[in-house]
Amino acid sequence: MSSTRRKFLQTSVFSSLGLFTGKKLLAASNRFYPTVTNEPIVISTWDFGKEANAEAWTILGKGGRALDAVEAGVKIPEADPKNQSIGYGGLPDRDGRVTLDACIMDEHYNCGSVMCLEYIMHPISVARLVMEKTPHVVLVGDGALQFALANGFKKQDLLTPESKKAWKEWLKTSKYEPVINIENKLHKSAGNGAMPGGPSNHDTIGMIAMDGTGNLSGACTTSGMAFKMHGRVGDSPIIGAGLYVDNEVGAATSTGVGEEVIRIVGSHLVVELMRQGMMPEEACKAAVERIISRSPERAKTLQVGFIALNKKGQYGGYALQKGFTYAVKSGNEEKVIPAKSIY
Ligand code: SD4
Repeated sequence: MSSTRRKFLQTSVFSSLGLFTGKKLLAASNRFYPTVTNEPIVISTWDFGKEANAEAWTILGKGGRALDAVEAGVKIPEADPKNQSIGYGGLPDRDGRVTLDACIMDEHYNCGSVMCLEYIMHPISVARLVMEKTPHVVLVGDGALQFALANGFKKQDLLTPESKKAWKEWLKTSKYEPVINIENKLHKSAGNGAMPGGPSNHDTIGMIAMDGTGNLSGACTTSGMAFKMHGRVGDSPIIGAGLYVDNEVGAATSTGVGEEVIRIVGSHLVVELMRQGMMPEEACKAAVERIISRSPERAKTLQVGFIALNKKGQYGGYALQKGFTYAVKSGNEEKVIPAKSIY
């Protein structure tokens, strides 16, 4: 019997058992994750993670390093002017400035981050240079820009006409109102410059990967909450909040309203829960529940999603609200998965 068919049968059997065992379903189904392998694998947030994963796979599939794969992968949405949540074409802050946040972490606990970086299309590559060429972990604002320019990055205007138009539209009301799952809505409407469902305010790609040697790395990059106050930084470039990689255990990354993720140091929490024995999906769910327990009222109105990968190549995701998706690519599968959610 093919392994896909075997997995399907296992899942079906346990799903049916779940009808009778109620709460035990989660525990049972957790033992049967789709992939149990030491083969390379990459997962990333939202539907647009699929194209990014494909790029990462050009490196992973050839036996390349996870760190190179995640950097190359997230550069795809960073350079895409139609993706209004990341890099070039990202929605600006309330002053009309596109400020980018990114971080990267490798299998040796090395990490680098840039926050509030303007004019540079690939903040993830600047974050990697911070990691590799400086004794520091984080560079912000002008200092990050200066460092990027000194290392050959080109200064360019990242505000596209579409994003400028959206900002002008937002200025009419200047309302901060989280739009749940805005990342997918923006992606699906990309190309016409329309602002689906009103102003957006949060977006990101988080990507984590394991390479053929079993090493893990991760990258996270975003233009952050749209129309934010100038200087606002979310969880995405904060090691432990938006991304964490522990090569002994696994890796996790997040998307959604960064303020809530920072409060619980979300990605680190997910990794620590996996260290204690939880499966990736279970750990992501527990982190989401932690957000609810810390911010019970706010949690109902906003979106946060986590994805996680462990050292066996098992993965999972969980979100506060319906509509969060994540993309997976390995030698056996390539798909976009709708994450389970609390609400
Ligand atoms: C932030 N977490 O700046 C990012 C935005 C995001 O889906 O992930 N949106 O808060």
